[in-house]
Amino acid sequence: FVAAMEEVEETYIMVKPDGVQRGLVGEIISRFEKKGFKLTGLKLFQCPKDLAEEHYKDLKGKSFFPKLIDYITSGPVVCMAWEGIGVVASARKVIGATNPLNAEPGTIRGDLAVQTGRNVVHGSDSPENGKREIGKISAFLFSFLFSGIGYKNFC
Ligand code: RTP
Repeated sequence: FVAAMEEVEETYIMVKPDGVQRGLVGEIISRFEKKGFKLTGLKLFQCPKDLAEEHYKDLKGKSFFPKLIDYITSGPVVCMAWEGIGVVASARKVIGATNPLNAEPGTIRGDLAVQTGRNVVHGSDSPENGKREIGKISAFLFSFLFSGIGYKNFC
C-alpha cells in the first residue's frame, strides 16, 4: 500500500558528544537538509544521567549500558527534531549501521566514524519512538529552560 510509505513523520536525531567535540554538527545537519528533510527543533545541551538512562531504557540490561550512559553524558549533545516523508527509516539509512566499520561509505557513520562506542549520531528506530523521544526531550527542555514555547519548538 503505497500511501502508507508517503506519510509525513518526525524523528529525533542527536549528535552525540564525540560528534560535537569533533566539529561535525554542521556536516550532519547539512546531510539531512540536502536530503530534503525539515529541521523543526534544535538545542545544544548537556544530557543529564537520568534522561540518558530513560532515552536508552531498552538497552538497560546490556553489558555496555554503563559505558553508553558515560559516553552520552560526557559532553554536550545537539538534539534535533526532523520532519518529512518517511524520515524515520530514511534518516537511519543516512546515518548507517550501528558499528561504523559495517556502515556503507556515503553514510554518516561510514564516512566519519570507526567505533560503535563513538558512532557520532543517534536516530529514532520507529515513528512511535520518534514521537516519544521528541516528547521526552521537549518536556525536559520546556520544564527546565523554556516557558511558553509549544511542543517541538524547543530551540
Ligand atoms: P542509536 O540508538 O544511538 O541510534 O544506535 P543504534 O540504534 O544504531 O544502536 P542500538 O543497538 O540502539 O545501540 C545504541 C547505542 O549503544 C552503543 N552501543 N555500544 N557493543 C557495544 O559496545 C555497543 N553496542 C551499542 C552505540 O553508541 C549505539 O549507537
